[in-house]
Amino acid sequence: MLTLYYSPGACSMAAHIILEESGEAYEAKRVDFSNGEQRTEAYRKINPLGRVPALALDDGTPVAENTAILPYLGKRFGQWPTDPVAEARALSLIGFFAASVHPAHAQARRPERYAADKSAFTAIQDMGRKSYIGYLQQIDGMLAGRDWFLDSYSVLDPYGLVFYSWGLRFHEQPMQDYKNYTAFRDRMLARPAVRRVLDAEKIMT
Ligand SMILES: N[C@@H](CCC(=O)N[C@@H](CS)C(=O)NCC(=O)O)C(=O)O
Repeated sequence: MLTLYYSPGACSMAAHIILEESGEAYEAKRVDFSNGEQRTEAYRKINPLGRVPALALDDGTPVAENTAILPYLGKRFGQWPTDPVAEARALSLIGFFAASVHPAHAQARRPERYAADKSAFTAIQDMGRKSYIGYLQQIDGMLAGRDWFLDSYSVLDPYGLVFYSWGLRFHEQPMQDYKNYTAFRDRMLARPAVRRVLDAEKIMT
């Protein structure tokens, strides 16, 4: 059985939705950020970087990073393209989400990761927020005229939903003005498993 290590509302929500939708039995273990559990020795044995998500495979082997976890789950549950060109597009999008969109959010929310000098924090946060808003606009454009990030529903979609929720919750963005992205959010909310995970994690989108 697979075990997901997650924190409510974090980027681990993508894998949580995929697992919930799969119909397969899985365990979701909450990592309590409020007491720094992610930095404990015990958790670092699962993910030395002290981050969620981490996925323990059937034999207990831990895997970290969305860029590995999401394709693995997608292949296991038929939510990953088999055509090489479509797969290249999927990898390109996962790379964009993980290496550009997510770090822009982290710059805005966690400037201490990027500079020891506190006087630099405001500049880092401003740039992170500006970049994040630019990426939201870019994502809105990507979704024009399409239901999902790829040609059919895939693991990219729950990942994309995470960044919508962060725009709303952390970046004070009028997300309803991102018309394509909001229509996508509505399609996601129509999926019962998505609702169940949002309720379980107590996240508003
Ligand atoms: N590159 C990693 C980033 C993971 C990450 O930064 N996770 C955040 C939550 S969204 C986390 O665990 N933060 C805890 C901390 O920074 O202490 C991935 O995509 O899996």
